[in-house]
Amino acid sequence: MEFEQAKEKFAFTGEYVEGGPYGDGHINDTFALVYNVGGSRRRYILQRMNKHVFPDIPMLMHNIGIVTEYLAEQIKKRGGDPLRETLTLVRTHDGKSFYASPDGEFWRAFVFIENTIVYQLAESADVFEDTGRAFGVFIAGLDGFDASRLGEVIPKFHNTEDRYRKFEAAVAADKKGRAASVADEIAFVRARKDYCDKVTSCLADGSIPLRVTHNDTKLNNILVDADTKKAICVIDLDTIMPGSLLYDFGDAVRFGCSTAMEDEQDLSKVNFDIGLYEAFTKGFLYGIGDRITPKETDMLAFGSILMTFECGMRFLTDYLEGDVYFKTKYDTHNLVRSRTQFKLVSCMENVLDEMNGIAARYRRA
Ligand code: ADP
Ligand code: GN1
Ligand code: MG
Repeated sequence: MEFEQAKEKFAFTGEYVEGGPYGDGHINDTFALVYNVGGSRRRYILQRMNKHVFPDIPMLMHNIGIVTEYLAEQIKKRGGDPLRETLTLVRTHDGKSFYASPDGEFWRAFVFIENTIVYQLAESADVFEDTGRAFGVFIAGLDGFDASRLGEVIPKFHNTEDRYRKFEAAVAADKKGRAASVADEIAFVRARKDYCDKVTSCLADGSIPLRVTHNDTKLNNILVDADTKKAICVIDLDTIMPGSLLYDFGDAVRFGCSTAMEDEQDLSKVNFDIGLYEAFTKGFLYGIGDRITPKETDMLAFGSILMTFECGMRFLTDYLEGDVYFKTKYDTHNLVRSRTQFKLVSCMENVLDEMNGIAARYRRA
């Protein structure tokens, strides 16, 4: 079904004017729709969810429904504007949070949060520091949320050991005959196998807590107010589920501290910006306040390396499997992405002591 038909199922206000593809996500198909409400323009976000990535969409939408309700209550209590500071679902005409079309697709809609910017690269240390604060506040805000109410939308999503097993299986199967051409990248991953159980083992023995986390905290999943340049709303709540704070911190660093786009082909342009790392760490530790444990603080730098490594390994796995998971625009797109991640891993390994020093400087726990 095309978005033009799907939109008819939702209780949008006004007369439809126009719509089209929107944003830069790798997973869902996102559309922005414009409506005319008594002469003024109102926009909505409509998304065709990725049913291959998310096997249980009713569970996913249940998670998003209860989390956005919880966040909206919190925002109201502190005198904020829930329509701007969290996602608001637009229901279908029959009151459901999503529409399952006869052709087997799943659609949902949100209020469009206007006058915001989405960055694909951190443009300034100040804005990135504020992004850190917002993610810290977001995790701290979910501290009181009962994790058992949430389904595990993608089992073992950030279980790096499991990701490693899937990577080795993809190398062994070599479905597309691509393994020989990426021998260097495969060797890079294998040389770091011992990274994979460092966080999972701490979660298993309870030395770091299992929390409710976002799990996909890249910079383009946060909306920044166009006027104040304050990070106002964390979006893309598909992967909210139990996880480690290190996943959220690390994934944000992975994406935001790079000097180039995730799919930059010229690796000489891809570097790790330690100034941005300092800004983000400062903001994050401020935002999360006393909710972080000393052990988590000690592991922030390693967590950043781990998440970057894991993401590179996922891109490489997808390349070996024939690009079945992430959206790609050309043949080697996933390979190119994996190389930027591995370059960043090497850069971070070189400055690990400095990164640890930064966490020590701004620590609150
Ligand atoms: P994906 O899972 O594919 O990354 P997202 O939910 O992150 O999908 O949406 C893709 C993009 O759409 C975001 O990066 C952002 O630019 C835009 N977007 C999503 N929701 C909203 C919203 N409520 N208001 C404004 N822009 C949004
Ligand atoms: C995907 O949905 P999006 O584009 O924000 C992916 C993340 C990866 C990221 C890499 C559900 O995020 O895990 O880190 O691409 N989301 C899912 O850019 O797999
Ligand atoms: Mg996204």
